[in-house]
Amino acid sequence: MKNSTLTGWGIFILFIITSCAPKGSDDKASPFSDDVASKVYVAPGQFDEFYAFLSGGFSGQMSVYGLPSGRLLKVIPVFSLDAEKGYGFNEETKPLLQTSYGFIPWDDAHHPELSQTDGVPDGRWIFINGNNTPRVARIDLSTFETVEIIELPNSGGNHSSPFTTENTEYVVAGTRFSVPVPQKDVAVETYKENFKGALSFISCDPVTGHMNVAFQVLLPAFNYDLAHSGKGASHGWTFFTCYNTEEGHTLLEANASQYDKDFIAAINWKKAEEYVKQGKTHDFPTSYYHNVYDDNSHMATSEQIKSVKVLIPDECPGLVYFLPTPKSPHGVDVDPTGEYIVGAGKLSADMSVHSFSKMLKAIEDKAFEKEIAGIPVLNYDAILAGVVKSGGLGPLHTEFDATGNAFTTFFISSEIVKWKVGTWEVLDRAPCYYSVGHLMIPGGDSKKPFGKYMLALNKITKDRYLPTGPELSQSAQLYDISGDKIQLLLDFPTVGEPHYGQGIPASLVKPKSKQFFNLADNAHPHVTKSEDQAKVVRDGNVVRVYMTTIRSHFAPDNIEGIQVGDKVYFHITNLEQDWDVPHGFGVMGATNAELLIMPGQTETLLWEPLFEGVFPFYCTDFCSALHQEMQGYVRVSKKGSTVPLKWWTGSSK
Ligand code: RUQ
Ligand code: CUA
Repeated sequence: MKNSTLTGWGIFILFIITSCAPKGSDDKASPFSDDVASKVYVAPGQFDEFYAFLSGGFSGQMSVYGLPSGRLLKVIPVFSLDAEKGYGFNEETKPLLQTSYGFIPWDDAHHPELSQTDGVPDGRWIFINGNNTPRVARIDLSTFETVEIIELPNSGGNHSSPFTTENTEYVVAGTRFSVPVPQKDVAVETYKENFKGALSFISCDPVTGHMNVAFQVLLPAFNYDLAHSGKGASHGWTFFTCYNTEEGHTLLEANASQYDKDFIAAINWKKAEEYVKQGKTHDFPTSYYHNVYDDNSHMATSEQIKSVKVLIPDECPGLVYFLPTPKSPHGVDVDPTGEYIVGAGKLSADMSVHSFSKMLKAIEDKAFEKEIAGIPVLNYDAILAGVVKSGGLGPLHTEFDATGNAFTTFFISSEIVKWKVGTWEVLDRAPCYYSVGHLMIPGGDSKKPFGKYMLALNKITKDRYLPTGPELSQSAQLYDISGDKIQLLLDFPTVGEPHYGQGIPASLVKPKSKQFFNLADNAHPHVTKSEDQAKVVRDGNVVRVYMTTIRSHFAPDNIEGIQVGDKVYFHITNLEQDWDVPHGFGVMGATNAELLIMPGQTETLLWEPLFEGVFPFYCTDFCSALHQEMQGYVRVSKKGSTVPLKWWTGSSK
């Protein structure tokens, strides 16, 4: 019935995509001055100046690059299985992927966000969201491993996540899709009465980093798209964009594009803390998982949590305000001073910037346009700081440099526009190849941007690389932003789809990088700390192999007395105490993956032999000149066989 409006916007956008190629896009071998190559050249043996962390999108992972070289340093498995590292396959990491829906080996990860101290990235942890089965993960930057995943109750599509507050007091998350809260079987047509949008404030322990859903705020059934927390002047507030304030539940491309303005929801989380203290929360029954990996036991454990504290804005005056923002805003970004809140209305040409101090004044003056579910809608003109007449189309995201400039991506016109914060004057623009989504400037969403480089994270690659069949490489582009003019330096392919990214000087991370785990501290319940303690223990049909590895053998490397139908747990401890000596472990016919065991670590592979025979196992990581000799055999006999359980290395015992 409303198909005509749908095609209205659809055709408009298609038209723009096909007709507004960026200026200069046809001279794609652009006239680089020859010093461009030297700007990205990191000589063999030299280090990059910055770490860049890019989301893997639908790969569910996060990847680590060096900048300016664009060299890929590591793929960190987060929400998806990674056979290369045994992540999600070994017994130790399986609990990290536990959810209230069971074991979920995949997610869609969009926004990496570094922990901050006093509004500046501190290099301790990096967080990333899982969209599909709402989760937030924490990665420890001393090990570059996922160490915690918390599921979010009352959410559907955890997109506006995980943005931190100034001292990582909270990592925030908002539901993209509103859902019935608590979940129940209702008609979709009852959307307006039964659906709600929950925003979550996940507290983060300042020492351990451990996360906890401190409270949620229950808002109308809009779509909560992105967020950023205040800083400096606006510390204590978090801003969430919303679209679909029309509360449509079908054909959103038309139905969620009716109103001239949607909102940014401004949450006063300091006020929320007072309400929590005063006991204004409601305990909602729910179920969600909290999974934590421990570096001493080298194991993750899961805990199921059954209720969550919820604040209802109607009962908590001063907790939430809506800031009217043109046309389905996507990104919301706060400038380094904390005064300006940039909402990018993706269907608008101009960008309105709100003023935090005017917002406070409007609240004081009660300059309200109306109320929605007890939430005041502030007067648009009363809070407006200025409008950026960009000339671009489809603004999405903004980051800042250290000298008062802002850079905004425009998806439809495929470019980044540089403008002056405060005067709103457009200073420069640079084409992107093609259709840029997020951008990243190291520290560019913090109080003290490190600046220097800017990365465009593009949605479409088309003709930029050698073709690789129907699926083309994903792509980032690096720009120099140290001068007046934006200068394109480098294209490099990325793993999965990069949404957001974070960058930090290597000097803030590198000194803390762990080289190996101390064997003496290994508290794994099945650790084997020396070869002479290696053993094989049978308990019914469960067989536990306590195995060690050291260059270049396993102990034991010959095992007999295993039977078809056994569950064989290989608990393997890497005895090495030196950097860069992992050992791997693969056993023929195992239905999972290898183990990749770091020095001092214990990892476990479950193998359920199906057939009688003698099966080899071996080290998968080329660890020494005698790596190929690093192998062994397991003899499997029929169920109930009288072959005794025996194991040895060297001479048979
Ligand atoms: S998104 S292109 Cu962050 Cu998933 Cu904006
Ligand atoms: Cu150990 Cu190869």
